[in-house]
Amino acid sequence: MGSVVWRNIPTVLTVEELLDKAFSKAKKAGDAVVDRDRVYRTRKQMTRMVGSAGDSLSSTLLEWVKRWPSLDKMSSFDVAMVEAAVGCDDYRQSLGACQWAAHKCVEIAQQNGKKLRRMVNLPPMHETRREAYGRISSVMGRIEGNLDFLREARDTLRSLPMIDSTEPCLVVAGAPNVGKSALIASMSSGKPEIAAYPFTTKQLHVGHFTNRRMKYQLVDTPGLLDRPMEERNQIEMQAIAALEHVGDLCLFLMDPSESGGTSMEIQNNLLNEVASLLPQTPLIVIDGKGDLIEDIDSDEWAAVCEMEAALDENPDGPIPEIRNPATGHLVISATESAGIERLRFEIIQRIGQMRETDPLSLPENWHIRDDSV
Ligand SMILES: Nc1nc2c(ncn2[C@@H]2O[C@H](COP(=O)(O)OP(=O)(O)O)[C@@H](O)[C@H]2O)c(=O)[nH]1
Ligand SMILES: [Mg+2]
Repeated sequence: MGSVVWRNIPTVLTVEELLDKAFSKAKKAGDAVVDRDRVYRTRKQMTRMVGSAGDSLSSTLLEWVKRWPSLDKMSSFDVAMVEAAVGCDDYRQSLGACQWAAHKCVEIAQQNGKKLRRMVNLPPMHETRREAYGRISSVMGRIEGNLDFLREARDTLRSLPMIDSTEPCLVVAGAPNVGKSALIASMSSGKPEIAAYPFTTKQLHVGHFTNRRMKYQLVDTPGLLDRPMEERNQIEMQAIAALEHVGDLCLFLMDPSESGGTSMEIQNNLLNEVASLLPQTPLIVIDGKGDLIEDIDSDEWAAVCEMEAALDENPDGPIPEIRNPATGHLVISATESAGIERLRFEIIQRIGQMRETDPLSLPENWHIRDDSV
C-alpha cells in the first residue's frame, strides 16, 4: 500500500455539464449518418444518438470511479483522513451512485435502441429518442447530490497530507510554537509540502529526506498532538490511531526556552499524554531552540555549529553531538542548523534497528514497488 495521490483525482462535472457534453456528442454522431432512405436514415440517427449519449455518460462516470481511490485499497492513515474530511460512508456511496448511473444509462440506451429497430414510422422514432434522453436525464438527476458531494470532496481531499505507508514515517509532536515546522523544514531535502488536517485551520508540513534509497517522511501534527487530551473528539482519536499505525518513530520536540509560550510543566504533561496516545511508537525526546537554551555552554555551542557547517564541505566528517546538561536530551536548533545531522543519524539508526529485528515490519510490497499509485 503506497500513498493516495489526491492531487491526481479528476474533476467532477455537474449533471448539466455532463448532459450537455453527452447530448452534443450524440447530436454529432447522429448528424454524421448518411442514407438516402429517410426511414433508414432517421432510425440509424436516433439509434446512434441514444447509443452515443448512453456510452459517453457511462464511460465518463466509470472513469471517475476508477480514478477515485478505493477505500479498500487505502492505508489506514488515508482512510482516517477521508473519514475526518468528508466521511467514508458518503465517499463510498457517491462512487457507488456513479457506477449505478453508468449502468443505467447504458441499459436505457439499449432498451430504446431495441425499440427503434422495429419502427417504420418517423414520429415514434423521434419520440423514442426523446424518451431515452428523458430517462437518462432523470437517472443523472438522481445522482446530482452525489456528484456535488464528490466535487466538493475533491477540493478538501487534495489538501490532505500524503504519507507513503511503505516508507519510514516520523511523527513530529510537541506543543504549539516549539519549532516543529522549522525542524521539518531543516531536515528535509527541498521544501516541505504544505498540507491540511481536517481538524484544524493550521497548516501542516510534510517533508522528507532520503538515505540509502529509503525515504524518511516527517509529518507535522498541529491540532492533533499539540494540545491536551480532553479536548479531542472521536474523529481526532481515529486520526491519532492512524498516525500511530503509519508512524515508525515519534520525535517529541520540547522548547526549554519556553519562548513558544508553553511552560515546561505543560510540555511535560503533553509528553506523557503523547506517549500514552502512541503506546506502540518509540519516542525520541529532543530539546529544540538550542540557541536559546541557557544551560548550554556558549563555546561548546559555537564549536557544534562550526562542525555542523563543515559537513556541507565534507559530508563524511565527524557529526557533532550536543545534549542539554539539564535533561540529557539531544539538542537541535533549526534556525542555526545545529544538532540536525546528529538527530538524522539517530533516526536512521533507530529505524534500521527496528526493521532489522522485526522483519514483519517490512512493507507488504517491499520487493515489488509500484510507483504508479
Ligand atoms: N531561536 C529559535 N527559534 C526557533 C527555532 N525553531 C523555530 N523557532 C521559532 O519558533 C517559532 C515557532 O516555530 P514553528 O516551527 O512554527 O513551530 P510549530 O508551531 O511547532 O510548528 C517561529 O517563530 C520560529 O522562527 C530555533 O531553533 N531557534
Ligand atoms: Mg507548525
